[in-house]
Amino acid sequence: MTAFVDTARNKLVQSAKKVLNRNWSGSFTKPAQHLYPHQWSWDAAFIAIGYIHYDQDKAEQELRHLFSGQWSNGMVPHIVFNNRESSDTYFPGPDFWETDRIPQAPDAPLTSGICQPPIHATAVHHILKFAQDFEQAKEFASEMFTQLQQWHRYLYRERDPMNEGLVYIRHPWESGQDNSPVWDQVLEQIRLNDVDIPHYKRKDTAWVGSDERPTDADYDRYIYLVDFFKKRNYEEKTIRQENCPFMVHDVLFNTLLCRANRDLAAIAETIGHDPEPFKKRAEQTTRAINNKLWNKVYGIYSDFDMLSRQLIPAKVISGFLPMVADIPEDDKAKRIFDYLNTRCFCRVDDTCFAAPSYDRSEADYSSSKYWRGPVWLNMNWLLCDGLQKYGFTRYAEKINESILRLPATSGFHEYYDPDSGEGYGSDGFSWSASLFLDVHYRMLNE
Ligand code: 9WN
Repeated sequence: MTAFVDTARNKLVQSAKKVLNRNWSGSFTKPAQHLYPHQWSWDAAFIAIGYIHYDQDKAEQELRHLFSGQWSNGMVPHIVFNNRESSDTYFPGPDFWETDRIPQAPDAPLTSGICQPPIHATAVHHILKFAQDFEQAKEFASEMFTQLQQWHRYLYRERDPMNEGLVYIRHPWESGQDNSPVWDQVLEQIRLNDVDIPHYKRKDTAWVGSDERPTDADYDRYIYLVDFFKKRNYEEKTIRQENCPFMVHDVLFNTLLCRANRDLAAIAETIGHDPEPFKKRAEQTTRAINNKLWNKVYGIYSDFDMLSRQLIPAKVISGFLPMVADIPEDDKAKRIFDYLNTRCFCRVDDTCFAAPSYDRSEADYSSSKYWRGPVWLNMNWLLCDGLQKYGFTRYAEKINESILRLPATSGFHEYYDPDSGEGYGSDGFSWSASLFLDVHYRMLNE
């Protein structure tokens, strides 16, 4: 059935497509014009998820281009650089990462030396599900299958040395939630003298107010960590053995890996391969997340700091997200929902748009500061998917409506005030446009 769409919505659909067109580089879609002029890993997946409803070739191209930057050890880098010339609006660019001297990194395109949440098999599965040309999508999935397997193998081999079923991240950027309160405690432990910090100049605050971005102290640590990896030639074992000061079992990263394993199993079934190895991995990671990352005090999942060997007590939206990979048992899901559905986040009957990224009752909550409070559409898109799986339908509908209403209120921003809907960060932000389009087209064809 096709639902009726009013003129205002139709206009917004056109605007969303314009955002993606404007951000199209010729071979991939930038997250935003100036602030993010290269290709980012999990952005590419969220962008493909929107494209598939109206431009299958672009959806496939987005992921193909990202994987052209895959390292020979299987790592999918968090940035695939546009080229040296156009990198001057972003720091750190390829000259700082120096991955061109690393044998496992491709000669071209140039890339960063860390990764981001593994949501790519989920995007390929989404392409299979919504493709206009299913045969073409099957061919594409077959083409991606080996690269996706290598990516997951890299994570379990290099980032899970104890074979626990949990992989670690070693930089806040790897989580995709750069200045989340989850990192505060861990970053505070990294005590730096001036001589430890390479000389650098931030460029992000030329495009977005510093009150909406990470602090300079955060940036010093981000850059220190990159330098730490670079000095060790991005060799995982050396990074680990020489006391990497940031090693965390992140809830969202592991949840998305678990979900990606389930999606890889579904892809395998569709293209005639054995799904069992991926199902097994998903089960192993499910068990590990439940055993190690469930925070029974808060009734959500929490990250685990591998250095202090403790759960990190931060009440953030990612704690709800294991629902997206069918991880919590029903009683846990009920506790998660009961917390989400309070004023600390957003009650289903209140006028707030969707779930903020951080508990509003915390003293350092901010409705405009990046990952420390505002609503992000990608996180809510994931949350909505998880809520639907567990039958929390009314809340899921509220989120879908907000994904449509927030851009109508203030455009395709990077993040939004949960109550007023005011947009912050970059405007013309690609995944806000693509996820809006995904929700729009799915509702239209329901
Ligand atoms: C660092 C591109 C990326 C997103 C991240 C978001 C932000 C980068 C930055 O932008 O991070 O990777 O420079 O701030 O936090 O989730 O992928 O949109």
